[in-house]
Amino acid sequence: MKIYFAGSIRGGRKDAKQYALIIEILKKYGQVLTEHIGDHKISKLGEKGIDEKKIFKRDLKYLQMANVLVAEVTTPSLGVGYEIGLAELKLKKILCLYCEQKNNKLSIMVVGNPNIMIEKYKTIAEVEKICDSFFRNIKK
Ligand code: 6IA
Repeated sequence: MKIYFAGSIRGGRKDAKQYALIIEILKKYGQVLTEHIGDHKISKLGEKGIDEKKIFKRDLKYLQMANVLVAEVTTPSLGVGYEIGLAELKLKKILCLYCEQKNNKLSIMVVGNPNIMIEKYKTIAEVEKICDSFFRNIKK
């Protein structure tokens, strides 16, 4: 099982620690192709001198290789939204994890989409249960 994990970078890094915890859970179910998303050293502005075209191309290749996309969507991110749309077009299974926020509602383009499984969570223990059920169902 190859897993593409998506999480905000330029959209903001406030949930980066959460991404790292989720990636650790996902590793129980397969190979996480995008482990770098949980790296706390990656800042919102990214690094100087990075080749953006190369990163884009590599991410598209990983998305193509992946069996599933798991996105943490609490912090809104253009890139994550784009990856969700592409994964849908490529008929990948999609799980969106959302930590409910008082002042920040999830986009209707995600909430209203029947091809996306959206799961709300409050604790990392809940994410473990959600992932367990998601991966059990896709193996059926
Ligand atoms: O619009 P955002 O930057 O929030 O989009 C985040 C999403 O786009 C993530 O799910 C990634 O898959 C992808 N993405 C955006 N920026 C990068 C990136 N930056 N590296 C890898 N994937 C990215 C460079 C980091 C640098 C330290 C090498």
